[in-house]
Amino acid sequence: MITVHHLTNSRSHRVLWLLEELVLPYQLVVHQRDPRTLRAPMALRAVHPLGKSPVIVDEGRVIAESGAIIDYILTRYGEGRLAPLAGSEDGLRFTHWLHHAEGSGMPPLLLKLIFRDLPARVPFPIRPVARAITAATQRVLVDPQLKLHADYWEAELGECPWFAGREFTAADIQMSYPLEAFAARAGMVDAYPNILSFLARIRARPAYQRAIERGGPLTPP
Ligand SMILES: N[C@@H](CCC(=O)N[C@@H](CS)C(=O)NCC(=O)O)C(=O)O
Repeated sequence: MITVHHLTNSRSHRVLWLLEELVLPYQLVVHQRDPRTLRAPMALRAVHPLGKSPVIVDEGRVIAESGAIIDYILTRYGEGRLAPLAGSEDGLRFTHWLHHAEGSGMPPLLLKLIFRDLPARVPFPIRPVARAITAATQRVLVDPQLKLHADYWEAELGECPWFAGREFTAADIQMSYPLEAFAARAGMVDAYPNILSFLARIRARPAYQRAIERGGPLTPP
């Protein structure tokens, strides 16, 4: 049986959600984030050298990186579900979004988190300077990149209801975290009706909710 090392309130919700969609049994090991630093506990480094989540263990194999985990689960246990036919037009879109989520979607969202929270973490006397620098960096560098990506997602979701085409697939599961994080941290989601509709549709799925019940709430910082 697959063991999922799940960090609370994190990307690994996607793996639980995928397993729930496929109705596959899994063993859950929950790791709590440090409430102050938000970092994963050191125990995760005993599972994988990077100590990040998600990580799964299956038949003695340790697999990290959410896109690779989704690919592994679909290939091994999917039986053709939640993925378009390989090589079809939708299949090409599917591969694109599976990689895009972490390769292109998350970096500007991570920068937003860092620059937004940095002033509160530096010594008090230099906080005003840190605040001025990080505000300018967000305005000039980060926010335009967030808008660029969100415009792209919005336009794609205007063409098709789901990222890889007319059917819901695991690409939507993989893209869910960038969109959840965008809604939580960019302060501009209200201008994006297709993204809001996507988020409402995924949150309404019973398997998404079962993953929340097992792994805890998802409210990206
Ligand atoms: N690209 C990796 C990112 C993994 C990652 O950064 N996970 C975060 C959870 S959202 C984490 O473990 N953070 C805690 C830490 O770095 O200490 C993936 O998609 O699996």
